[in-house]
Amino acid sequence: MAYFPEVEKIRYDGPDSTNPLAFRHYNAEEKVEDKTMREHLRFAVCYWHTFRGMGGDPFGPGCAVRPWEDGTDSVEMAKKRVRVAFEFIEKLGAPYYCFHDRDVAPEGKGLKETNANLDAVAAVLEEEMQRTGIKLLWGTANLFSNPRFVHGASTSCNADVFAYAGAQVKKCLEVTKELGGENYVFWGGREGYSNLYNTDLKRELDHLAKFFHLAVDYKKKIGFQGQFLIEPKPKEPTVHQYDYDVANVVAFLRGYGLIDHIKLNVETNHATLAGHTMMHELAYASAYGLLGSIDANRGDLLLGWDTDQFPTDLYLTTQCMLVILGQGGLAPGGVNFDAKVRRESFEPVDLFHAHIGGMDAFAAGLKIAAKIRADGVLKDFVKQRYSSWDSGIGQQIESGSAKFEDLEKYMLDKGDAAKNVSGRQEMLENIFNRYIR
Ligand code: XLS
Ligand code: NI
Ligand code: NI
Repeated sequence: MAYFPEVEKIRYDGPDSTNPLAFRHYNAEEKVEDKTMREHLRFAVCYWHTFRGMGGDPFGPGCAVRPWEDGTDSVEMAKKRVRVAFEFIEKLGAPYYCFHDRDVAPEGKGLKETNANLDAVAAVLEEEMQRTGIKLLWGTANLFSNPRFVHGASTSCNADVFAYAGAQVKKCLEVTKELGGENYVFWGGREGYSNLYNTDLKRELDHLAKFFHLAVDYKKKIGFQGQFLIEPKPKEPTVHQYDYDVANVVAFLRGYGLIDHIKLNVETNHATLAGHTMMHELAYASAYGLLGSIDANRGDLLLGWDTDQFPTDLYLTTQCMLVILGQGGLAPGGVNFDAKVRRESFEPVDLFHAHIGGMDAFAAGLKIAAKIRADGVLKDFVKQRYSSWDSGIGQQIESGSAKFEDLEKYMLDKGDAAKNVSGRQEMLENIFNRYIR
């Protein structure tokens, strides 16, 4: 059964192609530096936006044309949707997908039935993964849609809700393991607050940490080998989410003894909502060896929420790939398109246009970043800029052999600091432009 009859397998056609249903840059087997593009980019299609998003917004219902949907949220429909999803991902040529438990299977009456629903659909996922070779980049539990999570999940004021969330994550970890998931993501859903008048902030943060420790314990217990990842986001749905940004999560992981167990999944639109660039967030996570994976999308400069648009900007993708190449890759993480087509783009073929554009933007960014690295233009400049630390007093400070008294003596002898040199920001921006062209 073909759910996308108008679309053939998407092929690489080269940079001059005008075929909108072909790749111009993503050539899976082409080598860049030491790896193929497929290995560098590890693209994943997200189940929630791509197969569950219907384009609804606060002003109107979904209007996406999805001929395969029968309007129910049944297990039968969920199984059929898996076939749709895998036809799409296979035609697109993405090697991975990601899901929330509740995207793939509906909740039943009570946890028992809900778990059985998930098992039933997971069996079909497994079958399709076998058939196509498409793999699971990560699984995650939806701890935010059901009304029981109105006050949060692990940070709820209601201990029963913490317990429910624990049971749900336990099951989701088991299913993710069964399906060979290479990572497992925690996005803080409603873990935050909207008003401090009714919130015991410290108690909630302690509970959040407790929850992660329980997950780490269970991961060990069942021998799940995947990487745990926290996905920071500053706000939405709550006014203040606890996993605010990369720096905040790093501090939280350190403070609560979790730093060896969890890395980060960084999302572009969350970075910008936090008032950072994506490059800042990636560089920060990477600096501490904690950059695990990315959710690739973009926001809209004119809208202050998580619009989850597909990335198309080569500056953005080049900056991402500079950091990713700089740390030797993302594996076992990857580039997950946590992105949705606009409400106005309601036809099934728009799902292809959106993903092709995102994949091509990243493939182009990868090639450009590799060229910048090969020519050494930024790296050499940075190295030179910090060269005062490579010998003399700089080296003594870094190695810990210089005390304040030594600094005083050094300066008294010298009289004043050496002259500063220009940071040459504009020159470097011009050089960057030379590569983007
Ligand atoms: C929401 C998040 C979410 C996570 C997975 O803003 O991006 O989609 O990626 O729960
Ligand atoms: Ni998001
Ligand atoms: Ni995300």
